[in-house]
This record gives sequence, structure tokens and C-alpha cells, in this order.
Amino acid sequence: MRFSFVVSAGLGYQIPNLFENGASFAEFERALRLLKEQGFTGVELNLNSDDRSILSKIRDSIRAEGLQLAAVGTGLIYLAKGLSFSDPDPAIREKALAIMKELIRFASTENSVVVIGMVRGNPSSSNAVRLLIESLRKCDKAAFESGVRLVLEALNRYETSILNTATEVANSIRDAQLTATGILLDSFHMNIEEQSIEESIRKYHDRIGHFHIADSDRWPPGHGHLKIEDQLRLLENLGYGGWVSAETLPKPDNVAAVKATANFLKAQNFLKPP
Ligand SMILES: [Mn+2]
Repeated sequence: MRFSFVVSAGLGYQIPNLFENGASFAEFERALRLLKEQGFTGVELNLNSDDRSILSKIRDSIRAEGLQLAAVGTGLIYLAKGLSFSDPDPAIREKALAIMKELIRFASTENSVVVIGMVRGNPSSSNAVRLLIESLRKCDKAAFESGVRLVLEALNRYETSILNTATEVANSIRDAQLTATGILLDSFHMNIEEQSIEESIRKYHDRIGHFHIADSDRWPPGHGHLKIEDQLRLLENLGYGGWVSAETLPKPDNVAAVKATANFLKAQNFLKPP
């Protein structure tokens, strides 16, 4: 297992207006240095830009720090731009898909997984899952052609109305016959939705393509009441070799959240000091 930390305008190491101005780039580079110094080998970003000059600048900064881009989150396509894969308007679905394809192309050069989380939208129509699956098929085809792995995340009911559990995600992948798409499980969401976190990890471990950790209160591991060390030990024993990415609130602050997560992972012998 490899460990990364989210840097974004929201969750993880939080940088307001990330990649929208020069100051945010400078702070981004400080965040990367901190991750490296604390022993993380990767970073996960949330991107909604298909601007190639910005993407190549991001790539250069990550490479210069000797880190890997573990995963590209895409929730901002919906949360910042209002575009989703389940929107009843086909033109909006196509716009979301166009940005997604650009991010898949970007991920392909970095060997990163691409996360399908909130880009599904938060629909109320009964038709939504059918529209989502149609979009997922197109995405999956683009990812397959680029040699990229997609991961579909189970998100809790308070954030979206569709695909809340590991089983719902696994069934959608199966029904849509997706070949380049795995499952993303997140300890924070699973704590709300799964009957048993351990059983879900066990049942779907061979399809898990990415894993997010945050405690029950979404603070860094060790703050709440989840046994994240047990989840990680189980994944390890089941042979999971992908990324584990910390997606915590920036609490009590950015630097302390990174350090608390690193200290937790080191105390549990998952992360080796660099
Ligand atoms: Mn997550």
C-alpha cells in the first residue's frame, strides 16, 4: 500500500482558490514539501480545469518534489461548475464528460487513478441512474483507451442520492459492464452507509482501486471512533496494493492534519519515516 494526502480547495490540505492564482501555487508547493517531509509518497488533487498549461505546471511541481499524483478527484466539475453525469440535459452531461476526458488524458501520463465521486450529481429524478450509467460507459471507454483506471466512490446519503453503498457501486459497475472502473471505498462514508465496514472491504477487496481514510468526524485518523488501523490491516492482508489517501478536514489546521495523519500511520507501522 502507498500513502497519499489530499490537497484541495475543500478537503485535505485546504488551499482556497487552488490553481486559480500564483499565490495558491506557492502554497501548493509548500504543501507538497510538507507531504514529502512527513513520509507520504503521493498527493491527490481535485481538479476541474482542462487548461493544459495549468495541468502541466501542476505535473511539474509534483515531479520536482519527487512525489506521485496518486489520484485525480473530479467532484469540482459538479460542485464548482454545476455539470454532472446524471443531469437531464444531454449538453450538460457532454460538457462534464469533455472535462473528464481531459483529466483522464492528464492522469494517463502520471499513472494516476481518476475518481468519480460528486460528478455523478445529486439527482432527484428516477431516471438519473440510467443517465449516470450511460455517462459512466463513455468515461470507462475513454479510460480504457488511455490505460487509466477509474474508481467509482460510494458517497454517503447526505452528499448524494445515488450510489451510497459499496454494493450499489459494485452492482452499477457490473450492470454497466465497465472494464476500466474499480471501487473507491472511503472510511468516513462507509461509517454512515455500510452494515459492516470490515465485511464490505472483505467482499469487494478485489475490485477496490483506491481507498480514502478519515475518521468518523472526518478529522485525521485517531481523532474519532473508527478503527482505521483495522481497516488498513485488513486491506493489507487481502493483498491490496493501491493507494490509501487521507481525505480529512483541515482540522485543527492544514499542517497539524498532515502531521497527525502521518504520525498515526507511522505509529501503526504503515508509513516509514523518509
Ligand atoms: Mn472520499
